[in-house]
Amino acid sequence: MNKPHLLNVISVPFDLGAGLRGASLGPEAIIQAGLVRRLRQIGHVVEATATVHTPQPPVRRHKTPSPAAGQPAGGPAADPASDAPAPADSRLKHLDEVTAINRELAHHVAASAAGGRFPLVLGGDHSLAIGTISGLAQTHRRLGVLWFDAHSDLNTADTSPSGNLHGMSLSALLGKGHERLTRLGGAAPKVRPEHVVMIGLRDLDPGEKALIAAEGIHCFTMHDIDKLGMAQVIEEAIRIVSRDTDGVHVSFDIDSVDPAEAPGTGTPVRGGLSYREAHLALELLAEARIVTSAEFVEVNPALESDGRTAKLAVDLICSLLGETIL
Ligand code: HAR
Ligand code: MN
Ligand code: MN
Ligand code: MN
Repeated sequence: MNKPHLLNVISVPFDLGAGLRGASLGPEAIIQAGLVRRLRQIGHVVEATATVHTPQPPVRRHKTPSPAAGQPAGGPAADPASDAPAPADSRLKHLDEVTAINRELAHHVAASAAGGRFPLVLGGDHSLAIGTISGLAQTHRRLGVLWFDAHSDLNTADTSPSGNLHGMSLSALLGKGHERLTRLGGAAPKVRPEHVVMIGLRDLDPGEKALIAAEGIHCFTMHDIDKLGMAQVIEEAIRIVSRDTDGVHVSFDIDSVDPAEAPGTGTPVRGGLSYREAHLALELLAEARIVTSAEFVEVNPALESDGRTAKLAVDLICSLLGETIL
């Protein structure tokens, strides 16, 4: 292995950015699956583990049963009996909570990165990328981002079919969308479109496709991966994210992996990365020694009984952080 990292593991048990509850159980499941021991075996120094706490959802005036894990999180629209006026931002579900947790997360990540540590964020849903990357942007003015995902998370309130903020995190980081998200933890934009590479895409909404075309965002869809092979995709991706950047962040949505391998996630889409493709991608990134931070999100242990998606997350984190066969 090359030189050990000083790692800060930052757990964020938060799921109000997603349409289903349960991703808040992800960090604990990943830790319980042996993450810290494995990282130490590789030779890393796991310096501190912190948990960023979740603000509670506000009590609603019209009583709605609080959804159980794995059930729709609901918003105002989930209560047809209620005739209460919809709040101003009903197309941005749980905006207050998402803003609050991400502000907190950005502080943790900024402190870790400023201290020369490798921040490793465990989610939680993918709305947390707003806090992670806003925190990183305070020390990395030209951050490269590798976004592994079945989805592009490039919606705004105007284009989102769901109102779920985990589908709007990357657009917010590019400076598109609600001000409370785009200006969280610093001026917009946090990343430039030419420094972003998306890998594993296979389920996009029309407004997201339009934004990709307008901004010229580099995308390797599943179609591209099938044609080129993952090794070539990663070689090109590395070239793009290291061009004129001062750090590289890996934002890994576990739903980039095929549901056969990663069933414990809220919005599975068939036709995803095999374990071997995901492992190879992360291993090649480890070899390239360019990655300065990472987050692993959307593991939802409530949607499976055997914990295999959390175990997969541990394996993939270790691939990225330099675990080798020999
Ligand atoms: N594009 C859809 C939406 O905006 C679904 C996106 C959500 N899923 C995620 N994010 N896990 O990657 O609602
Ligand atoms: Mn995502
Ligand atoms: Mn996704
Ligand atoms: Mn390998």
